[in-house]
Amino acid sequence: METTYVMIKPDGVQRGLIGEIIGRFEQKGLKLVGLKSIIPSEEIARSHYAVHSERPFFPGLIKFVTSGPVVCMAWAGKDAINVARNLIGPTNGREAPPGTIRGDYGMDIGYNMIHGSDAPDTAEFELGLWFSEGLMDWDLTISRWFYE
Ligand code: DAT
Ligand code: MG
Repeated sequence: METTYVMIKPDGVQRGLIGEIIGRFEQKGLKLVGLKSIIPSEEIARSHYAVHSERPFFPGLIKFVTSGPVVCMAWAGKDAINVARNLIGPTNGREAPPGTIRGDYGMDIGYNMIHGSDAPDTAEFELGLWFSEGLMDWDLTISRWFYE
């Protein structure tokens, strides 16, 4: 079992896609072990996107992600990191296949509505960053109908 960090960014919140996006992760069979909505500080946004700090789009990305509420989530399940990335789709919505969140709703690379951790080490870092209070340990009783 893995846990991944997923975040609906300010464009997804503004566009009223919170319910739609959370529903996709629920229906897939992932277990919600962390959920909250906050307006990110510049400090947390800069840490989260530190790997991109030298890229030309970095200042705009930080301004965007701190511009309003985001929805922070932790989803757990088998191969949760890749499962979530597959639900989300490629970075640019214009190239993302239909059926993915970005493919169904996105038209641009910057306004792509959602973030998902890309590897076990980044998931661990991002979960610690956004959920320093810890995650919920609970039994999703319907899980037995998702895994043989
Ligand atoms: P992903 O979110 O698919 O993991 P990433 O880690 O390469 O993509 O980039 C992080 C975010 O930065 C991405 O969701 C949107 C923004 N971004 C990436 N490349 C960009 C570009 N060329 N122009 C503008 N924004 C970009
Ligand atoms: Mg990334």
